[in-house]
Amino acid sequence: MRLSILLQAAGVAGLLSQAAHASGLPAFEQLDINRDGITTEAEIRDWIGALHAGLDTDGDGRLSVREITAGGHDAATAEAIVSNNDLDRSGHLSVDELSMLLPVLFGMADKNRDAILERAEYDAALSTLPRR
Ligand SMILES: [Ca+2]
Ligand SMILES: [Ca+2]
Ligand SMILES: [Ca+2]
Repeated sequence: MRLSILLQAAGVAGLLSQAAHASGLPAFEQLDINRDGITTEAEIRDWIGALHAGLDTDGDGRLSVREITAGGHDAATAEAIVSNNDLDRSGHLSVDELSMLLPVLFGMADKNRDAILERAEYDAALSTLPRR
């Protein structure tokens, strides 16, 4: 069970990492929405919401494999991301499905368990993610 959670987390982390790289923006600044130099889980949740909205080109509130592919992922990766995270087997990812593993990912990155990601923690977490 724990292994499958980690595999799912890896899939979501890959999506987020690729999105961060594809955007060409420094990921930490992108996540630190209120520019206070730290990143909270709520900020990342907002960012995932924005990511989801940005990829949801037909505006139906869910991501299809095609929409994820159009966002710059190859088809196999997109299908894996959807199938690994599509809890209700709808064939699409809702924003809830996309963000459900955030607490797990955040907990993995927040090494000192203060519910805040500082730049060093974030950079350390990003460096463990797959890159293009
Ligand atoms: Ca912040
Ligand atoms: Ca859609
Ligand atoms: Ca921390």
